Amino acid sequence: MKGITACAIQLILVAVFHQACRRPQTKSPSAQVQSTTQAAPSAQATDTAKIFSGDGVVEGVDKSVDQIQINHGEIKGYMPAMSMPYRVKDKAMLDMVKAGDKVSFTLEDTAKGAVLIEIKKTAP
Ligand SMILES: [Cu+2]
Repeated sequence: MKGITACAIQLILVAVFHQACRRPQTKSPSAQVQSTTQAAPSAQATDTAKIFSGDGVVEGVDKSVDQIQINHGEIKGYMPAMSMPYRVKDKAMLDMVKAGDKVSFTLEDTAKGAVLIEIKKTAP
């Protein structure tokens, strides 16, 4: 009887080990599919992370510091709606808009903060 019991325990152990071995194997194909589909969007995000565009209203132009004050809407992925001054990449941009202008703009997130690289009136 002892021999049979030992045999039965061995069979149970073998069965448990087989299950333990099979679980990772059956799960891994679906896990690989999930990881590849999740990797694609994050790779795209890093490529476009430095340039942002938004819309707003010019509240003032300060040529002494080369800044344009813009009350802007949410800039998705960068900052919420607010009024703030932006430095310009090119001083010529300071003459392109004035207080009260509705504008659309493009900015670059640099090591020194956001810099306007393009601004244009959206309404006369
Ligand atoms: Cu802002």
